[in-house]
Amino acid sequence: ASPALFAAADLGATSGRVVLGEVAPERLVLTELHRFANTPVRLSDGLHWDVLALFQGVLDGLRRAARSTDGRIASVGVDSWAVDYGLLDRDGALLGHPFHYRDSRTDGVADTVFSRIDAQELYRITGLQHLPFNTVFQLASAAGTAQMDAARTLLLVPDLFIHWLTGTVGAEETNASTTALFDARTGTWRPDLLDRLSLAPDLLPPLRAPGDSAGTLLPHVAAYTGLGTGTPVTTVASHDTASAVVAVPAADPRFAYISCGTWSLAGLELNSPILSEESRKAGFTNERGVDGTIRYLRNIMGMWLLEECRRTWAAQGLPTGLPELLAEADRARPFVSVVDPDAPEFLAPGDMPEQIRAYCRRTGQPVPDSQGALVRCIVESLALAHRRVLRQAARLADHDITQVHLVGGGSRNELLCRLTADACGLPVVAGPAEATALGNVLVQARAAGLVGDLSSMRRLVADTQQLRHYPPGGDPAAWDAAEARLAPAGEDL
Ligand code: LRH
Repeated sequence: ASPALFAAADLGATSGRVVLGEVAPERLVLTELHRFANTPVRLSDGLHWDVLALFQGVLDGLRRAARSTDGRIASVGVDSWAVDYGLLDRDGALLGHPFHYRDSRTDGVADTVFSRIDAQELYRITGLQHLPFNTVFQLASAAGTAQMDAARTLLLVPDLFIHWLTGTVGAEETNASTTALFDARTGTWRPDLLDRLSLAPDLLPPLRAPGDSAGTLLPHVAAYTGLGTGTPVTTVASHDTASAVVAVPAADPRFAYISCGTWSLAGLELNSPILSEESRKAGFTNERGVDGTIRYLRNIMGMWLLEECRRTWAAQGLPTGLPELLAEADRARPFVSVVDPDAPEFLAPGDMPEQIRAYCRRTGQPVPDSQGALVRCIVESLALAHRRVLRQAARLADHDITQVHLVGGGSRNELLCRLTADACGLPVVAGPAEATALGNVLVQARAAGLVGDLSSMRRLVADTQQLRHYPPGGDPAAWDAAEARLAPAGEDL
């Protein structure tokens, strides 16, 4: 039989793509059909996503999918970054422009929220790590605005796109788990939290699980794309990290993963959440995965540091080629200066090379004096953060780690993979780079009855995708010393 064909729309913080997935027994092939930039726009009230441009990118990608398959797409799935949302008014129209999670309007808002729901209680309910941009803080920062008063429905970004594709309204549960309005234990919304913040508790639409139907394409979408009006849209694990973890090619349960893109999401897959005070203080999150699994992880600032450096260098007319920068970093002297990638000043867009130099100055370390030295500092600091987070996760969850799977775009970065293996003292399996899109396709294929449980999806990935192996090497004592140097900045870890 010919393989079944699925279209996956995957929206990332810097670009979106539509890929075609071909699935058959022992066959899983991805083809990128369309890639488009995701360029945030600053207005007087803050930093926004250009959701219409992104939606147009999805439509154009689906049009290519129709052309290249003669319209034989079995279903469509959408995933994106977490946390952010659009608000619909009572007519179903989008109110304003969705905000970017890196916008500063949430600065200080957590204190207001914690005066009504204390941080310990919020963690015991939601299991969510404290990030200043969690949906609950974004909503609280807008309390009392005309927009919040007019809002009737909150749709997370992938759910908004599904609404525009199909007209249906729902909230996919893996992404709902990143709002801090969702119960980590029961897997249900907690509208009472909105109520306690004087926000409308009925903003939250009914939940949908990965694999559920999300309707069929609206007539005008079908007409534009050339896909049939009956084309199903399937709910996938719409949080990109949840989709990426579906496609981690692990066989042994003692694995850890690092989903490495703009962020590094490093942690474990568990069967139940850890909601202890120790876990909260260590900054670990319990996000929902497919089949009721829990992603126990920490956000690490990730390749964002490097992306922002390259953006700054481009504006200054300096070289920005990634292979060249990484080659220079590889030749640069090791362990000159290390930073805590999660220092709050690195979160907002800005002059990242200067932010990193300022951090080094402030902590009495040599200031990186070339692009290569700076990239070395970033990559070593990320590897060190990977090690700290995975060791701490293993301890808090009492879970042995024998292998680290590094997936996502960062798995193409050989220096990062090698240094992560060295820092962790564990073998790293790198790839697939397109884990998120693969996870999106696999959940659609499972809904169509073509693949089985999580472990068989992972076996299919392991058997069909190209992976690279990095045994640990280097000098473990040098990493211990680097970690000790960071200890003051990482005390809360
Ligand atoms: C990665 C990601 C991550 C979230 C962040 C907002 O793309 O979804 O899991 O914490 O974006």
